[in-house]
Amino acid sequence: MSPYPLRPNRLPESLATLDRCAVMGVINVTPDSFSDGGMWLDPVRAVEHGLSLMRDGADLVDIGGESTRPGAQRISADEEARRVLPVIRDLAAAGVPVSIDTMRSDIARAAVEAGAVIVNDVSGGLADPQMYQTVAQLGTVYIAMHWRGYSDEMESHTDYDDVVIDVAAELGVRLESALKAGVEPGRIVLDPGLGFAKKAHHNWELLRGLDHLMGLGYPVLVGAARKRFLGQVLAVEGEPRPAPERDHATDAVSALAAAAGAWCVRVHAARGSRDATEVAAAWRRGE
Ligand code: PMM
Repeated sequence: MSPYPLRPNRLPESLATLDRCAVMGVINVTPDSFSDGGMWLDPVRAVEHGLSLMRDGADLVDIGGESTRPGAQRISADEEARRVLPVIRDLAAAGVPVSIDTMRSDIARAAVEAGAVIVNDVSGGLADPQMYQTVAQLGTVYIAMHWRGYSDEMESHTDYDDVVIDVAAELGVRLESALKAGVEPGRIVLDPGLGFAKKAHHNWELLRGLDHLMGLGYPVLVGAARKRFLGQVLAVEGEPRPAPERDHATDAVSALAAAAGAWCVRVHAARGSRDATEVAAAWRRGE
């Protein structure tokens, strides 16, 4: 086993030379995301938060303008652009590697023009038929997440024969389409999409089966942070642990995902996950 995780090509220097799992800090510039909704709608506060995530040990920051919480309604592209672009511009200007969390190719393009270096598409290209061509032209890293439908309907798409095999197979189909559209294989990252059209047990099965997804030969990102299934595993007398109190559980997932060879973990609080990925890397190296 290589001591270093498989990673995509053409990352900015600080990420390309990393010898451990990367930590992606999340900023949701939304009024309604499940764990930080409404906190970073003001661009000045969002930028300050991005810088603070970096000081806490994040290696890059993921900026999203559209909530994907179960049941969320879509917003217009104009509103999405208005939310994310000023934040991307300022953080990129400050030297922060930025990824844009969007399902829209127009937003991806505008975000890259504003300085983003990674396109993070929770729909894996299913929401916008122009996404693959756009990413191929832009030449950025592309994170393709497993997805079965928009937030207002995803909870009715949770039927799997074997979630690990089905998710890998569905991502494999996405992969083929992305490659056909000209996205370079070395720039693709796969993500099992924890919590998206998944019940709690599906998320755990996917984590346990991360090896299978990694067997497709692409870097993998794990986004478990503060998600409901972590609240459920920590429930007391049937009461799930509230979202802001799920960071230690998130850090535990970060350690285990890093040990399993994930390229990146996506988290809301950076320090604990940074420590976790440092420990996992030292463990893998055996030093
Ligand atoms: N989860 C959320 C949003 N974006 N992107 C990727 N690649 N993977 C994820 O698991 C993911 C994502 C939803 O969580 P949030 O509301 O806390 O951002």
